Parts: sequence; structure tokens; C-alpha cells
Amino acid sequence: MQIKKFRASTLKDAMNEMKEALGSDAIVLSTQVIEGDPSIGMKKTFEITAGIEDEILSDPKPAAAKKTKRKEINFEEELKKLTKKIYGEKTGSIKQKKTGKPVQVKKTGRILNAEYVKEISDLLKHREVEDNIIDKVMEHLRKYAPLLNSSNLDSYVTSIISSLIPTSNFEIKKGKKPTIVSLVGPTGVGKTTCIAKLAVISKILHNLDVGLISIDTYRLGALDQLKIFAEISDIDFFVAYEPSDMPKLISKMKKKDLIFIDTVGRSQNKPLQLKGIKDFLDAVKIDENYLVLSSVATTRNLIDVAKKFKVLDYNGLIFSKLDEAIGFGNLMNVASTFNAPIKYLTNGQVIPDDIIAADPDFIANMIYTGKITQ
Ligand SMILES: Nc1nc2c(ncn2[C@@H]2O[C@H](COP(=O)(O)OP(=O)(O)O)[C@@H](O)[C@H]2O)c(=O)[nH]1
Ligand SMILES: [Mg+2]
Repeated sequence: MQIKKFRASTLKDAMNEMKEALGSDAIVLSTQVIEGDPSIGMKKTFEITAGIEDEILSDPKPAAAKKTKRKEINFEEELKKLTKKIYGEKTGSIKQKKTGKPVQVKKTGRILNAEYVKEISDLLKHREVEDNIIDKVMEHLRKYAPLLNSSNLDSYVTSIISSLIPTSNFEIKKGKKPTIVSLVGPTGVGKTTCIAKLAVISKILHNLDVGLISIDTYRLGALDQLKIFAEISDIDFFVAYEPSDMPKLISKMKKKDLIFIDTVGRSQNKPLQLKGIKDFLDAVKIDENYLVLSSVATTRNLIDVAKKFKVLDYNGLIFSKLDEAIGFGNLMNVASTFNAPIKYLTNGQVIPDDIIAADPDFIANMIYTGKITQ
């Protein structure tokens, strides 16, 4: 990894310099404020230490690609392109991602027979879809077997899977009161990153007036992370230190369209810690509360987390880290076990690009093929 320091009089300028020099793959490692000394004419300076993987810089092909990308990068333009991915608009770009049929089911004859049914069942098992869901898929398949042939089989199986995946999309009500959205979940699953993505997109793409509240005063550095982000993005940011701060902060931001609440990551095995978060969330009326789960975890682990976080009354799921997962059956297993709609998927660390509004066809295709086809 190459590491460089960037200094400027505002954090935003330092960030821009970093992006200019290292491109959008750069990762902020640390930030520092160097206080000025007016007596010697020294101004306050912001310093960002950023790193970038060597291969991104040294591999001639990607580097060339990055170079052109870097030149053309226009933050707002990039964001506009994302409109279609967010807030549930089913777009060409998502549909396009689904072209091609990289499914390994052997199809030789014209008419679907028992052998194909078995192959599909085995494939779904391999994708770690749970047996009760596979049974449902097979039930549909058998029923329509006479209508199926090698050319429509993939799309039919995908559409059955799709029909079994609960999803729903975020609705922004630009009304008198702000919509309050909180994210809960275990430590390190990507809650704060996800809020940053949603906040930037809401602000820049949808012109919404966005505010942020963090109740993550527990983990060292956690506040800093969101605070710096809020500063760069020019978004109001407050910290709630105790539940009674919550109504005060919400009332301070009563003119906002949208308020995101970032919570501290807690282990599902510590009920008292979960209760601590509940006290904060219960202090105000939350409109949407999403449980963030890492798609890298096993079905068993996710079900355990989802069960124990039930005390926090989530009404939707966000699956993070798709880019690190090797299969996606677990998404469906959890969503269907808890009948909780999937709201968003995140597939990388880049803010705000790496987030996709949940689309059942897109997820079904991911599960069936084992790949994010984009
Ligand atoms: N690969 C990958 N990393 C992610 C994703 N979302 C978040 N991360 C990373 O996961 C780590 C923890 O994220 P953070 O938002 O701090 O998690 P939190 O503890 O739940 O708030 C950070 O290094 C993030 O950059 C994702 O979709 N893919
Ligand atoms: Mg966090």
C-alpha cells in the first residue's frame, strides 16, 4: 500500500487533493487537525493520511483506466448515475446486469425432466439455500414442468426465487416532519458506512435536507468517522449521549426531511447492551429501523443475530459486504425466516457508490448464479 499525506486549510480541500492524487479507490487512514499559531502567521491545517493499494497504481491497465476515470470524475455526475440504483427505481442498469445466463445446470433436451429438477435442487443447495425454500421452488417447478424447456428454465427458476424474496423500498415523504431512519446491528457490519452512503445520496441526488445523529459514543474513533464525513458532506451532525438527548436533537432538526441515526454496534449476545440502544430509539418515534447484516456470515449466525435483535423492532434488512461473500442463499434464508423485507445491499467501501436498492429479481439472480452480475 502506498501512503500519502494531504494538507489543506479545509478538510474538504484536503479530501479533494487526495481524490485528485489517488483517485476514488483511496482509503482515508487517519485525519488530523493541526492547530495554527496566529503569532507566527501559521493557519489551522487539516491533514489526511490516505493509502491506496499498490496494484491499483502499478498495474498498467487498471491504472490507465483509473487515470481516465479520475480525469472525468465529477462527483455530482457520478451521483446522478446512481439515482437509478437507489430508492427502488428498477432501472436499465440493474436489468442490464442480469443479462447472460451463467448458470451451470445442464440442459440437453427440450422438455424439463426429473433430472433437471434434481440438478436445480442440488444447485440451490450448493448456494446454501435452506431446504424448506428449495422445496417451495421445486413445488412450483414440478407444477409447471410441462411448460418449461431449456430456453426458459433459468428465467423461470429465477422468477420463482424472486417471488419468494421479500423486499421493499424506501419511501421519502417530504412532509412536515422529518423521516427518521435508524440502523442497528452487530459491530463492524457497515452501519456507519451505509448511513454515509444513504445520507450523501439523499442530499445530493434527492435534494433532501439531511441530518445525522450518532449514539455511537462507545467505540473509540467511531464518532470521528461520522463527524468527519458529515463535515466533508456539509451535513448537520449531532451526538446523543443519553436517551433524553434524542427528542431534543430531533426537535433541533425538525425542519429536516430525513434524519439518520447511527447506533453503536452491539453483540447480540449481550441483551443489556441491546437494551441500552433500545432506550435511545424508544425516546423518539423512529419511522424506519433497519437491521444491518453481513452477507459474509453463515445462515445460522445471521438467524441468531436477527432473532436477538428483534427486541429493537427492526422493520427491514440491509445486507452488507456482498463483494466479500461467496454465495447469497443466506440472504434469502434470513429474509424469509423473519419475513423481513430486504431494503438495501451494499457491495463495497466506496461512499456513496457501493449501495443498491433491493430488487427481488436482482437478488434472485445473484442467488441462482452465485454472482453479482454487473
Ligand atoms: N468490503 C466491504 N466493506 C464494507 C462494506 N460496508 C462497510 N465496509 C467496511 O467495513 C468496516 C466497518 O464498517 P462500519 O461502517 O464502521 O461498521 P459499523 O461498525 O457497523 O458502523 C469498514 O472498514 C467499512 O469500510 C461493504 O459493503 N463491503
Ligand atoms: Mg459504526
